[in-house]
Formats: sequence, C-alpha cells, structure tokens
Amino acid sequence: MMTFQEKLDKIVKKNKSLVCVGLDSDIEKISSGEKKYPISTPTEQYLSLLSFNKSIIEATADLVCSYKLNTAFYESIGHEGINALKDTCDYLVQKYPEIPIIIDAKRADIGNTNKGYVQFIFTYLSADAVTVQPYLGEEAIRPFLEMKDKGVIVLCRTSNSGAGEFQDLKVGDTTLYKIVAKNVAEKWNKNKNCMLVVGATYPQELKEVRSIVGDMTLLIPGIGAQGGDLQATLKAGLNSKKRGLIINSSRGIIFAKNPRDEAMMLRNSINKFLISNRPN
Ligand code: OMP
Repeated sequence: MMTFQEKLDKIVKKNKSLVCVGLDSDIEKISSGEKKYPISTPTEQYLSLLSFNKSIIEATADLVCSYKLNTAFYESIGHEGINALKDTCDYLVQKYPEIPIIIDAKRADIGNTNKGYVQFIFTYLSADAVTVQPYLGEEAIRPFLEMKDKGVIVLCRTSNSGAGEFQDLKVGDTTLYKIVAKNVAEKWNKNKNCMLVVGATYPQELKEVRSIVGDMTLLIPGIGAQGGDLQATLKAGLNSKKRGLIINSSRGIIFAKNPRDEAMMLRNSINKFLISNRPN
C-alpha cells in the first residue's frame, strides 16, 4: 500500500505542482448568475454541486498535487450535500486515482468516537488524508494516527485573524503552537503520516514551525482569498529539498472567471520561485 506521502510525492513530480485546489463548493455562490447550476430542489442542489466539482476537476487535474474538500460546504445542505461529497470522491478515485483527496473536517474527539470519523473519511469516502485539531492530545487521536497509509494533518498555526488567542499563548519559554509542532514531529509521527496546517497569512510563524519539524509536509491555506503572501510563504516554508508544502487555494481558484488559468498561474508562480531557489 502506498503511503500518503508517497502518493503526494508522485503527483507533485508528475504534475510539477504544489497546488491543492479546495473544492469548497458553496452552493449559493455556484448558483448565483449561472443558469446551469439550479438549486431550487434538493436533487438540483446535489446535481449542481457534483457537476460544478467535476468541471473544476476536469479543468485542473493536470495542475494539482491534491484536492481538499471542506465538509462544511456539503454538510450545510444535508444529505444531498453528503451525497455530492461522496460522489465527488468516487469520481476522483475512479478517474484520477493518482491525485490525493484531503478531507478538511478538523476532526478529533475521544478515541472511540474518532473511530466513526475514521470510518466515514477513510472507508466511506476513500480519502487519503484528514485535518484534525490537537486539543484532545495524542492518546485521543490514535485511531487516526494508526492509519499508516493515510495522512493526518494537525492544526498548528491557523490562518484566521484570531488564531493567536490560544495558539500564541506563552507556555514556559515557548509558545503553544510551537509545542504542537514539536509534539507532532517528535511524538505523534511514529508512522511518518503526520503533517501540520500553518496559514500563509503568518510567514514568521511558518518559519518557526519549519525550523521545528524538519522536512515534514505542511498544508498551507490562506493563499488567494485570504491574501497570504506567496513569496513569503515559499521563503519561510519550503523544506531542505525545496518541497514539503501543499499550497491550498479554494475561492481564489474555483470561483475565478477561469479556474484553470488561476490554478496554472499559482502553479507557475510557485515553480518560478523553485527554479530561482534551487537547493545546493
Ligand atoms: P480559501 O480562503 O477560499 O482559499 O479557503 C481556505 C480553506 O482552507 C478553507 O477550506 C478553510 O476552512 C481552510 N483553512 C483555512 O482557511 N485556515 C486554516 O488555518 C486551516 C484551514 C484548513 O485546515 O484547511
């Protein structure tokens, strides 16, 4: 069985891309102005979500290293949304099995409850990775960590303006988010399947995290709609192999006039930076 990291490395190489397109398919935005995405009935909502996702996937599949689906945009409309989430994953698994699927659900609960999440995300949806929050500690997260071939992406320093409320709290001579980074890298990562989330809106913190976790892969949201600085992100976040980042943009790509052009532009700007900063 291929691990998440191996699958990621392969597609990064094949598509020459560190871009993750976020299928955050907001039904209201999809339908506004576009007659081809009607949403009056639950069936229309399902069909519109699925065909919108398929159109984004077809426009970008050769330009990405992964797709990230945030479950909120599917849960929001109930079972038709869950069906669209499931059928989008099935479409990817069947048509693009080489592209990793990240389910962004920021899960984590006590141990046996997590088993339900594991079942939904990895068995039902056949996803390759999931986002989790670290508040309950390693003991609780184990059902995720034990999935050796799956990726477990732990929130570390998030992109939102209020991220510092807890994450920047001083603990002894360090900071809470740095303890998360250290514990995940040194204690949680026995199966080498852990990653961290760090927002592109905080390049200084990203630099700190990179210095703690070695070459670990980091998921970076915040490019595009949230205004994160791509150059600063790459400078602070790339690992010693000039890789190790999954750079997500959701609204900035899927709701652009031309999603393919937008994804291509992001991929090319990253690659331009990589070429001019080759490892020694
Ligand atoms: P855009 O701002 O539209 O590119 O979307 C960002 C995506 O990344 C959304 O799905 C967010 O839920 C997610 N995200 C953040 O924006 N900030 C974080 O700190 C963490 C995440 C995440 O875990 O992916």
